[in-house]
Amino acid sequence: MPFTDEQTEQFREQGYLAVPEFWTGREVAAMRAELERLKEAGKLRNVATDGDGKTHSQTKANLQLCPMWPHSDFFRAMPFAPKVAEAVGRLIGDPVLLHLDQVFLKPGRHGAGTNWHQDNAYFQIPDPLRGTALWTAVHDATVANGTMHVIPGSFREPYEHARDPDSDHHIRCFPPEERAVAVELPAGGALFFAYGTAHCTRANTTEHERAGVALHFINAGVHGRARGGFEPGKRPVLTGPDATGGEKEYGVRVGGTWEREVERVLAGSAQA
Ligand SMILES: O=C(O)CCC(=O)C(=O)O
Repeated sequence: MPFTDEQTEQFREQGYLAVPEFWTGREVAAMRAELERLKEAGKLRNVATDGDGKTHSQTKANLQLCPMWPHSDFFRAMPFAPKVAEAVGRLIGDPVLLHLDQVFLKPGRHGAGTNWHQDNAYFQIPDPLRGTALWTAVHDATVANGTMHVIPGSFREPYEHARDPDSDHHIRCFPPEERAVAVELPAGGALFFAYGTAHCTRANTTEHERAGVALHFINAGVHGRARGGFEPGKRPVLTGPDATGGEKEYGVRVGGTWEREVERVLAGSAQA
């Protein structure tokens, strides 16, 4: 799926790009089945707190798993889907590395939002357009169920961040919310947003759960300068001369397995 010049321009000027049809229906069905398995296996953790950053909430849930790859061959393969490397390379420049992979799941009725933040407040790369998230709507993502909101152009304005009292480990900022745009997406849609783009999600007020899978990618040239405990040098290289399809970093070849993984997960969920 090569992006048009308008799409890459949108990312560079506004710091985000919404692609309503990025994943196929089969890919989305497999994502849901695999998330169900991870949920049942107790792998997702509630990071929501009752406004003190410490006491886990009994009434709100912001369920997360980060990283996902050690728990799921399927999600380990997802960043190696050829359309992902192609899209991300076009936006942030090759060669690209997978920096982080995680899921945010809000159960119906008591799913909590993730407060405003810029990913670059964590990572602090010099050019905030050289890293991007690919956030996938695993379910239709609407304002009512807590879709993503972004502040266009905010990658040019680093905001001050402080501990987020609604989470046990996040930080948050207070951007000019009057400029916020809600990005609604059908299931299978993707939102790419630069490391500097301020974003948040709100509570899920519907009956049904809403999940988003966020893969973060960074240009190899700035990776060594990113902050945080993300195993510098050990993150999978996806494109360029050092890419080994994950063999070097994971010890097994992951590149080229995405379609097989989709079918494997769907076959397993049909049997269950
Ligand atoms: O999906 C969510 O609730 C939050 C996603 C998010 O903040 C992120 O991907 O950085």
